Amino acid sequence: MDLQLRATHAFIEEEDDFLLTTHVNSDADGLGACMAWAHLLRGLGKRADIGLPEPPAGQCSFLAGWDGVRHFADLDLARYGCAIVADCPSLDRIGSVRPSLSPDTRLLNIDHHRGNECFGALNIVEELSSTCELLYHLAIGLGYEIDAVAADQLYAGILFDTGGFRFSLTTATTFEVAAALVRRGARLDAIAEGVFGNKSLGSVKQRGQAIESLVLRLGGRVAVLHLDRKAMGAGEPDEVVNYGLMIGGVEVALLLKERTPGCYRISLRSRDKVDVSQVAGTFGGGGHTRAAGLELTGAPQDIVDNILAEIGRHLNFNNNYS
Ligand SMILES: [Mn+2]
Repeated sequence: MDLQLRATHAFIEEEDDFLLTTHVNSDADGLGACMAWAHLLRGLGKRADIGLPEPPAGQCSFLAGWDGVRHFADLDLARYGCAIVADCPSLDRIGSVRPSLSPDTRLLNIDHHRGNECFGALNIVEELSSTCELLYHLAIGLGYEIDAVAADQLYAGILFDTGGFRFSLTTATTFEVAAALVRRGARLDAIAEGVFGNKSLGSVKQRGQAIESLVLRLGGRVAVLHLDRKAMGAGEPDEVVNYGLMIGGVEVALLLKERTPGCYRISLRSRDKVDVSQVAGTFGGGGHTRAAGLELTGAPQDIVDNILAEIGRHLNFNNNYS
């Protein structure tokens, strides 16, 4: 793992005033990383402000330091000579923060996504479970002290991005990092409660609507879920598509989310037989082997039929050749 400790040390030493940001629809990994960075930097006597692309929505209100998390529009972005961008494979993920930054702002890009575009002056990119796991290794390498506050923040990101230590990028090292964070004071139960039990009523009801819409296609190998515009009024669904993969025999789950009348964003998730990034790619979308997305306009039934035809080709190919 190349943490570029010397370059990172120099970058941090040169600056006194840091802006920290993460992607739109901010989650506990990006936020945990920003909050832990801010806490560590303040421990070094630096100034650090967190400015999100959207107004904070309580995602990490269970973590110490949440009160200091701001919408970027409430900060004077021209003031910062440098910014740390956490958990973003490309710079467009920071939404409206991007055009508000001075073109001279030096960027430190810290991320765990394969295919990161290395848009920073300094790029710390490793495909690990989470940006928070990566930041843990970096902080240890730099000799920063991880106290109980930072341990909670980092643990929250790891727990969230691994889906509770279940997803495929969870490694033995991830467990070792989690254990080290618990030894430093991370509160297992409180953080799990905050990460998985901090949703709005609307978001939980929306899950119900998505589950109610679920139908099985292609002989039970594909689960189709649908949220119309009204249901999308509760906000961006959080991992709702995964309910499809809870059903035995389902290889691919797809969720239609209606953005504007007749315009759909589609999330795809795969167990292990179909590379959904290829399926999405056929329609101009993209993503990873097991999680991908695309956008299509039209009648929902036609959209589903077109995607099912493509998924069917992949399933049949794998049945014949594997
Ligand atoms: Mn992440």
